[in-house]
Amino acid sequence: MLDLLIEETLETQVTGKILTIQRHIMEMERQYPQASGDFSGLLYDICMAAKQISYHVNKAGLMNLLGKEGTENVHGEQVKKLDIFAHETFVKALDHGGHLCVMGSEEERDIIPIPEEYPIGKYVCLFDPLDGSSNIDVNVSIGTIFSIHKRVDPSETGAGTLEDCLQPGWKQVCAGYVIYGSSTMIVYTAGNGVHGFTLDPSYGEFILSHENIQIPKRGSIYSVNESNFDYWDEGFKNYIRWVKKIDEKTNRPRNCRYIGSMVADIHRNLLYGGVFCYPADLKDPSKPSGKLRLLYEAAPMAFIVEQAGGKATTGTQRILDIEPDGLHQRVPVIIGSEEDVTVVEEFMQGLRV
Ligand code: P6P
Repeated sequence: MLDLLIEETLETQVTGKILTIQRHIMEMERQYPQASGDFSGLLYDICMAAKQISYHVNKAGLMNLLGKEGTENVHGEQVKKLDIFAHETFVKALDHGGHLCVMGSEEERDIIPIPEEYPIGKYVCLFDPLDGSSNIDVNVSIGTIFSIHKRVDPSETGAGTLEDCLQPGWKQVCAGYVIYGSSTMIVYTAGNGVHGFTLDPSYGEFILSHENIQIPKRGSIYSVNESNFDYWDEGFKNYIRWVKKIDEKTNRPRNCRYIGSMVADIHRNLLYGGVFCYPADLKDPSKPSGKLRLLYEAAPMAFIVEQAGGKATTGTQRILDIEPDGLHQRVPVIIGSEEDVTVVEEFMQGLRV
């Protein structure tokens, strides 16, 4: 049996069928002879964090057997809320590699400096360590979202600053998400297309499974939380009325699919086509620009979707053009298939009623 297994493994390596994310990153790096390997090292660290988070997310259902949050589990470990665990895992995986000068996380109010005992690098990483974590208890897919910039002044060698974090999305050098679903996948772009890698738990490697993802120009799905209908402005309400009307010529009514986990909703639309909307609403006066965050949710997702041939806007402005004014700034998000996003924009700008 073992001989058969070894033979199979050799066969796949010989035929080259299996491309790990590490080899993919190295092959991408070879396109840049001047590359220092710094960027590749940062991506390896992110993959490591993703594997650790995946293991604990998949085990979360057993946590009740292994100990309640805030208690010690059977291994004598402190049981933590998974989003705190994910945050700490990401920070610990990235803070000592010498690739970053500063980090920003949804879980931390302020920027996260690199501990003084570790070397300072030239990149910035902003992340939502576990988006949609309220869905964990019901086994719904959740995700990690990350965005990578170069520091503003490449000649600077000291600690990174808030200014290094507050850069517009078009300056990202890389963006990606990890989706913890029926399988764990990393989907990322470094500006040369969008590629998906599925974790093979049998040997703990992310394997290329979705090369050069292209989002369909139009889809039959719209993703939105319709319970907010009465809080929306008239333009977006008109879009929702339009998308639900019967009209076979324009493929309506469209299908409403909403998981309530941004990574899962956008991942599905990336592969099938469609539009995800989280517009501004009057539901919470403290969130006049909607719920989703610019730096570590909207901007990385916008980079990915645009690289896949889609579109990402607030309804009036390209998301990647927004000049950030705060680490946790919120923005309206209309993102997905180019033609579908354009229709939503036309309604939101009053060009259609
Ligand atoms: P609502 C999850 O809490 C999240 O941040 C995103 O992942 C998701 O798209 C959105 O909020 C869902 O928000 O208001 O529809 O529950």
